Amino acid sequence: AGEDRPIAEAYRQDHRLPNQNRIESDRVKENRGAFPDPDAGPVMPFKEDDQDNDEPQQKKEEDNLVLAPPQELPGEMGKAVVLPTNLTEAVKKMVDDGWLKNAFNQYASDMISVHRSLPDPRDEWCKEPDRYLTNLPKTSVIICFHNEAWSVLLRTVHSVFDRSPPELIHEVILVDDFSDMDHLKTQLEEYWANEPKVKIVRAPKRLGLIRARLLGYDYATGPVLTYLDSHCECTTGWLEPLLDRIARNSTTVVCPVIDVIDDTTLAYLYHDSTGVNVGGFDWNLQFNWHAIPNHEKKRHKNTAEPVWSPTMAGGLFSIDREFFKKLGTYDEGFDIWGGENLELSFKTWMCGGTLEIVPCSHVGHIFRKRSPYKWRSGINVLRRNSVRLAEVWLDEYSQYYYQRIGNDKGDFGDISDRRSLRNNLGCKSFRWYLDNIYPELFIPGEAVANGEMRNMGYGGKTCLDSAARKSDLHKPAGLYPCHRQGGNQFWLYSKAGEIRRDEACLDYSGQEVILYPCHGSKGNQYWDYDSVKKLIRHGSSDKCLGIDAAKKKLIMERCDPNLDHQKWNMENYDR
Ligand code: UD2
Ligand code: MN
Repeated sequence: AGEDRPIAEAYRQDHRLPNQNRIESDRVKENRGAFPDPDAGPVMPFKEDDQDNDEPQQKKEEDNLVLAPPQELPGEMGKAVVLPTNLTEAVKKMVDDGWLKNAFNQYASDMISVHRSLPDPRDEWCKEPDRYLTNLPKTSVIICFHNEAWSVLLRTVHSVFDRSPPELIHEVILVDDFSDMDHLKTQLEEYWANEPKVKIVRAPKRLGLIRARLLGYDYATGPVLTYLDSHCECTTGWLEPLLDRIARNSTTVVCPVIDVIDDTTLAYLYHDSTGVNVGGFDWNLQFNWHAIPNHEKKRHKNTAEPVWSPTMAGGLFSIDREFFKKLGTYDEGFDIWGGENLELSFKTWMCGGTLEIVPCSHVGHIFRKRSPYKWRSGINVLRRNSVRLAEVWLDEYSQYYYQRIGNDKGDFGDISDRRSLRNNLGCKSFRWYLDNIYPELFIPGEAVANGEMRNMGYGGKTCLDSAARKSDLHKPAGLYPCHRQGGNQFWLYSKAGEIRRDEACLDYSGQEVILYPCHGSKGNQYWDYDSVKKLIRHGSSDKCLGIDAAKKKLIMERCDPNLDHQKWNMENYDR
C-alpha cells in the first residue's frame, strides 16, 4: 500500500487541475530523467523547496504542479511509453510487480496522465453535419472491476467524462467486484467526492463479472446502459453514434470498434473503418473476429456505416435498458468470466433485435494475454457457463460443442428459468440464426468424417494433433500419440475436401504441411480421402500425406498404397 500512495496522490492532483493538458504528475516529472526510487517513500511532487526545476514559477496557483506542453508527457496522443533498458533493480522490480498483478504494464500506465490525449480515429463521414439525431437519450455507464490498477481505472472513467457531452452521461456506476487492493477499497469515494455523477457500488462478495454487471444494472436509472471494461479509453465522439442507433431503434444493441491499447507500451492502436471486423464464434463456443463478409458489405455505401455482427466481444456495448430487461439481461448462473457475450448476442438476434458494430465509435481496451485474477478453484467455470448457454440457446447444434468437450457437461445447475424466458419471448431457432445471421460458420454436421485422424504406420498409434489456435496457423501441423479424447485431435473432413478444425485447414504448398486459415477455394486445401485404400491424396500436388516417424512430422510423397505410413483412418467416415 505504501507504494500506491504517491501514485494516488499524483492522480488526485491530476484530477483537480482545470486544464487537462497542463498536467504533470510526480511520476512523470521524475521519469523524464532517471526512474523513481521506490524506497524514497511518498514524496510530494515539487515541494516549495524543490530547487531542481527549469519550469515556470506558477506553482502556487497550480497546486504545486508544473506546466508542460502536452507533447512532452508520456503517452500523450496515444503514443507508446517505452521504458529504458537500463532500469535500476528496484525499478525493474516495480515493473515486474505491475505485470504480475495486472497482466499488463502497470508501471508504464502510472507514468501516463489519467487525462491523456488520444488521436481521433473517426472517418470524415462520422463528422458530417446532421449525422446523428439531436435529442439523444442519456446513458448510465457501468464499469465493473475486480482488482483493477488505479491509474487504468481512473483513466477509463476520465475518458468517459472528458470525451462525452455531459448532458448524455446520466451517471457512471463503478461496481467493485470485491477487490482486495487497498487503493480501490479506501480511496475511490474520496477521489470522486466532487463528481456527483459517479456512483460506487460494492459487491458484498466476489460475484464474477456477469453478476457484477447485473448489480450495476440494479442501480442504473438511465434509459440506456453502456458497459465498459475497467481498462478502456474512450475517444472523441465515441458516444453519440452509439446512442443514435438506439434512439432510432431501441432493439438495436451496439458496440464500438474496440481498438487496442498495447499491454506493454499503452500505445493506442487503431485502423480506419476499412479495417473493421465483426464477431463470430467457433464450436468450442469461443468468440473470434472476422473480416466483414461480402453479404454484409453489400448492404453499405460507406465503410463507416454500422455493420451487423453475429456476436459481440462482450465488454463494451450500449443497450436500451428496457430492451435489456425484456431479453432477461444475463443468465445469473454465469460465474466469473465468459459466455455471457454469446448469450446476449444470440438472444439479441433470435428474439427480435439487431447487433451492430458502429465504426464511428472507437474505444480502446487493454487486451491481456492471461487473466490476472483468481477464478474459482475446483470447477471449470467457462465450461459451466458455456454448457448453460448451449442448453438454452443452441437447440440441436449443442451437440457440436459437446463433441468438443468429450461430451462431459458436468454439473451446470438449473436452467429451467432461462428456457422459459426463451419460450415466453417467442424467440427464433438457432438454425434460423445460423442460416440468416452467421451463414459463413462451418457446420460440423455437414462434414464427411469427424474425430481423430490416425496414421496406420508404425503400429498405428500416431494421430494428427494441433491446438489449431491463431498462433498455430502458418506453422506445420503436429503429430502426437493418439489419446482418444478429442480436443487437439478432433478433426473434420468437409464435403469440400478440407481437413479442418474451426478456421484452420490442413494446407500444402510444396514445403511443409501446415495449418492455414480456411479459404474455401480448394487448391492447396483440397484432400481426397480414399476410404478403401486409406490414402489421402492432395489435390494440387497429387502427392499423398504420410508421416516420418523419425522426424515426427507430416510428409508428402508419391502415392503408394503399399506403404502403411501413408494410410490413415478417418473416424466416423460416412459418405
Ligand atoms: C472479454 C470481454 C469482457 C467479457 C469477457 C467474457 C472485451 C473487450 N472484453 O474478456 O468484457 O465479456 O470477454 O466474459 O470485450 N471482472 C469483474 N469480476 C470478475 C472478473 C472480471 O468485475 O470476477 C471485471 C474486470 O475487472 C474487467 C471486466 O470484468 O473490467 C472484464 O474482465 P476481463 O478484462 O478480464 O475480460 P476480457 O477483456 O479478457
Ligand atoms: Mn478486458
